[in-house]
This record gives sequence, structure tokens and C-alpha cells, in this order.
Amino acid sequence: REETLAEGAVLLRGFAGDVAETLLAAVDAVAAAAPFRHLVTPGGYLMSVAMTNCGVVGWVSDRSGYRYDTHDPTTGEPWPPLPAAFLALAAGAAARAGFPGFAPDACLINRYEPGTRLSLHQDRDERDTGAPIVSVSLGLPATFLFGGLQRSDPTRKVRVEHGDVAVWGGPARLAFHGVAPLAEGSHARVGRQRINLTFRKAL
Ligand code: MD5
Ligand code: FE
Repeated sequence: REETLAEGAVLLRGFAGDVAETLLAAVDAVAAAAPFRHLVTPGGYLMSVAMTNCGVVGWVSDRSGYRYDTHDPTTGEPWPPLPAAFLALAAGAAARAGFPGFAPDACLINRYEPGTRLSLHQDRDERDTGAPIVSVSLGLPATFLFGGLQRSDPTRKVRVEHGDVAVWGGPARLAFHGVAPLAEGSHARVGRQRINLTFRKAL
């Protein structure tokens, strides 16, 4: 149930299985205050993945670039706080993977529907890239693409399912990665969706 994908990258299969319902209820509460929306990239493209955030800051994109912001540009309100269950799960997974004391201040929530994808990128908008990123998969399964430190490096496909948690730290923290177009399907709890939580130390 614990797989090392590369140095610093650990997949904890099923780690969030028994808190999945609690996490999804918290996602619904966050989305009621800060709705899922499709952000515009700096290049002018609408992202196919819908996003929202909770935490002290949230990740946003618009024509002027990518950044972390204390306020939701859609509502003008501060992002909802990180639910206690989110913090506990993220810290527990990070500790299990060898990163004790992980205290995220941001959680980006991605919502995929069949056909949507996340193209290859690095997560480098966080001030502290010494901290890992913890990602939690909920709902429909997906094929995660895990590359290297150069965009042109070959990618490895990793299937992730409901309840799986991945921790990306050390040399894997800045690896290129993406998500292949989501296959059609329906999940008992969330229907035609995959929800991914990514916990970050942004500040
Ligand atoms: C997802 N989300 O499945 C992924 C999970 C994002 C994003 O990529 O930026 O919202 S996070 C995967 C990740 C983070 C940091 C490093 C690596 C993977 N990696 O080294 O492969 O929605
Ligand atoms: Fe990413």
C-alpha cells in the first residue's frame, strides 16, 4: 500500500479511504462559499479543470500570470479556512512519507470531468519548495503522468484511485507532471467527477 515512485515521491494507496466521506463533505462546504470555476491561463486559454481553494491563500491564474492570493477573485472574499480534517490528513500522509511537521497553508481543489486533463507542468509558485506537496485523489480514477526535471524527460503513468494519497517532496517536488484526459465513468459518491486536493506550503 506504500510505493516509492522516485526519490522523494511516495504513493500511499488507500491512505484516505476511511476519511474520504469527511473530506468530500468538506469539499462541498468549501465549494458552497468559493465556487468551482475555470481559470484563464496567462496565454488566454480556459482551463478544462475547474478549481477552487481553501486556506490562508489560494492559487489563481489570469491573463497577468499565476500567483497565490488571500482573496477569491470570484467572490472578493477571503478563501474559506482549511478544514481540520484536511490538515490532519495532509500532515499524517507527509509524516508517513518522511516529511514530519508538514503544515500546509493552501489547498487547491481540482475538479475533473470525463475528457478533461491537466497538461504537463511544474508547481513552482510556492515560496518554500523545500516543503512537499500532498495530493489526495477522490472519485473517478485517473492516470497521473510523472516526469523529470526537464519538460522533455520521459513520463511514467501512474494510476490513482479514490482514497489514494501521493506525497511529492525532495527531488520530486519540482518534477514535471500532469493528468491524462479523464476516462468516462461514474463514481458511487461523486458521479462523473474526479476531485483532487493538493496541499501546499505556499508562503
Ligand atoms: C492532480 N494536481 O491530480 C494533480 C496532483 C496541480 C496538480 O498537478 O498542480 O494542481 S498534484 C501532483 C504533483 C505535485 C507536485 C509534484 C509532482 C506532482 N510531481 O513531482 O510529479 O490534480
Ligand atoms: Fe501540479
